[in-house]
Amino acid sequence: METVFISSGIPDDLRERLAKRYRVVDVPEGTTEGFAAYGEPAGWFMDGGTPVNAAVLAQLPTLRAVSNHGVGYDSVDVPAATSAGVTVSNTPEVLDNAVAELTLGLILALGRGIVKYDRYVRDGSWEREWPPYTNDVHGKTLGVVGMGRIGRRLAELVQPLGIEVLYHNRSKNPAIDESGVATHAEWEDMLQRSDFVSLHTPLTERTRGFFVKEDFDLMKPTAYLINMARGAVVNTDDLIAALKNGTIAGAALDVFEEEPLPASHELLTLDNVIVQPHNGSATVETRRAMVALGIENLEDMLEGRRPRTPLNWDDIHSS
Ligand code: 8YV
Repeated sequence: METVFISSGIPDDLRERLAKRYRVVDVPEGTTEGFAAYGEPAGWFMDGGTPVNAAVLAQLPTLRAVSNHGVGYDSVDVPAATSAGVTVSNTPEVLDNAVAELTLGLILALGRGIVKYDRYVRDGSWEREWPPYTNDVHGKTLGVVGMGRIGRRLAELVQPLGIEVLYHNRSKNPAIDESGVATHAEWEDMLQRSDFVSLHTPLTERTRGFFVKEDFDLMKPTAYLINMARGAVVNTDDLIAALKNGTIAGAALDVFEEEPLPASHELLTLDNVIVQPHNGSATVETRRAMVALGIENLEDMLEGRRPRTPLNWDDIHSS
């Protein structure tokens, strides 16, 4: 019976299904050496906490398939996997609604001060004076950076609010333009016009640290940044400076360069920041759907079938 490593949470029923065909071995998240203690794997179900890079792949000559739990697969060196003949998959689509709806919630929370004025009541401020008005969210402009499936779902969700959606990708997305849910804009134009800028890009060498002071400087002082992508796509020092000096009005962050975010982090001293613990897809229903897709992908790849959501299957099987 071949061995499969598991380094991401998996419900018992899906574990039992896998165990009918494979020797299922739990390998601690983040393991990068000492694999012999766990066996010689044919497959691996993992997530963002576990690096699958060239050095790790070199230790696992029997590995044939890696299934990444999550749409973001920045911990997997896919080119190195391809070179090693290891097929890789991820879990897009099933989480689009969950991530988009949390993003919408954060937009509303920022725009209407929901978190801020919850504190206002709880700390007794309301007993002293009524709060200042907030602003309408309907009729405002949303800029989506990295218009993919999640960005499109967000654009669809905000349509009823009469929010104009602009997007910027390296290349226009004809499907988006034809759908009418968003309009492609040049980078500077989008940042200057948007009341909310929402980040949905993958973390790559090109996007790492790409959102910097100069970008914050282009935004309205009344605008908000939402980061649902990866903490590392934003220069955190520049973000903190922009929040402190009023370059932007506030931010909502679901992801951070360091996770879990330490309670002592400077971001948590700012009252114009809303934080979430990387909760975008973290619902019971969506996480189950992600794991089910991940395990289905793994079984398909191990049994020689193209997975539903491949990353390099065709690169390996067309050569
Ligand atoms: C999860 C995510 O946190 O899908 C992603 O890229 O960041 C989230 O859905 C991740 O999958 C952790 O396993």
